[in-house]
Amino acid sequence: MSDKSVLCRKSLPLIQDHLLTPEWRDPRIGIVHLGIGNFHRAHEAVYTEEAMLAAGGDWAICGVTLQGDVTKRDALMAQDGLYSVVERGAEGVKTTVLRALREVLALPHDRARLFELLADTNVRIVSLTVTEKGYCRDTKTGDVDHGHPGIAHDLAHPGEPGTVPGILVAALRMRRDACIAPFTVLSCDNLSHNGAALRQVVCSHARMLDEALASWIEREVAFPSTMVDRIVPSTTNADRDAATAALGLRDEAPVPCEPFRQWVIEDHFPAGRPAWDQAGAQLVDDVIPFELAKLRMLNGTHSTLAYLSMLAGFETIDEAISFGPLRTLIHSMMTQEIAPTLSVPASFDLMAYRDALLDRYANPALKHRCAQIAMDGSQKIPPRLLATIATRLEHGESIARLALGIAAWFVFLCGRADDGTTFVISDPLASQLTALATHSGDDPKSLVDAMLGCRDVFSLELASNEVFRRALIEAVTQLKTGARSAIEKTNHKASETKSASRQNL
Ligand code: CS2
Repeated sequence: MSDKSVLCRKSLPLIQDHLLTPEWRDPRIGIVHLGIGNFHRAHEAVYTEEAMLAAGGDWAICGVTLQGDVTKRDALMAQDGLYSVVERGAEGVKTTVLRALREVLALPHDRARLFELLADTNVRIVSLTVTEKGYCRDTKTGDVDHGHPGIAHDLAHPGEPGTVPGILVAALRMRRDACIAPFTVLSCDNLSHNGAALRQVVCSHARMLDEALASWIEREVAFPSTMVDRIVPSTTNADRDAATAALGLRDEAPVPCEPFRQWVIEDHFPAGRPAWDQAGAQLVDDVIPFELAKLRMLNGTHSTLAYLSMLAGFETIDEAISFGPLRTLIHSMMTQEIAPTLSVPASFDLMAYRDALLDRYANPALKHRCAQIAMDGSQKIPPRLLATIATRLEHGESIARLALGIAAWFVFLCGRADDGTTFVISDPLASQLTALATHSGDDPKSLVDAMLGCRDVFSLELASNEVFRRALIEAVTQLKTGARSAIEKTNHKASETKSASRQNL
């Protein structure tokens, strides 16, 4: 424990060099954010502080953790909501103390205070970064998952919600009944059509409780979509020590991140919004092209890198991408298997985007752990890789590299790396998936057939596609000889196929 005094509002005059500007007029809370994780604190919170400095407005943030864990709340509230954003890039390290976060709550402990804020007319946006699993979504229908235990609780106790759909429905009902205009609901998660996906989950939950309320939400509440992008690793003790050394004050909750950031937002905010455009965000009519490009090019290759690395023994993304054959695989995966499935504005150069992603992955200062990305594969794989694969199959195009990414996930779920190291699987479906993987024995066919039988991940249509199944069996067979050699074999075979198809032209 450092002997330095803790970062707090009184200490701000001591660290003016680490503030965006010395002036700060203490705006009122205008945004409630569900899921006060590192990503939000390095992304939306940064854009929002910059927007308020540029154009004013009462848009301070109240962050809410839904996990019942009070440590994050207490650490941030002990610092008056202040924390460092620590950008690590080629130009070195930049430590900036953020002030936009005014209050932090932890459910279920602070539910009364949360609903007091959700009823406040100045709260005009409720944003979310709760990861894919936080939507409690039935992946087959897109409606709320009625079998989810949290949803069952919130249906039985609508006044004491703990899930995202339950909280939003209860808050919107409260505003409707008090004739207060609704807030805008802003999804900032890596889901395709994230605004529409959240709207469907919320309205289907509301319908279970009150048909008229569901209709009111459908008619009156805005759910704009966004594409969010910034690589933000988890915080380590080394980050805490580095931030403390930079500030000369103890910061228990710094957020490490890359210098790059991007935010593309559907401009639909009936109750108003911060001047995010003056902080570099892109306000557009149609987010989808940007969202799909990021979800497939970045997140799809991120997951592929993570699973192959967990088998090959690469600890971080920069270490993984420095393995030549793996960089070659990812480069050609984006070029030949992902980019052709995307349609983006003419101004969006997908090959330049690919090269920028490879540079971002190679950032040696970030130490972004593959194990962090490998979590929750059952929620991440479908939007990041399966949608791309389905498009490729529909057009009869190759999927060899994409299939290797899925096959690496299957082998990862067996819980053992190539060198025999074992790891624990962190996933909402961990028990179901690890049972399928480990009970299928060593035969690639039985592993593939067992995993394809998981309807929570694979649609019947995709699971029945023989081209997909054979590609997976071939990839799993190659992975049995080790991830590094499987990567090299896949590269070699793909380049052979490419030169053969050139000769046939
Ligand atoms: C990563 C994302 O952890 C993961 O699954 O792929 O958090 C990724 O770092 C962000 O989407 C980048 O914008």
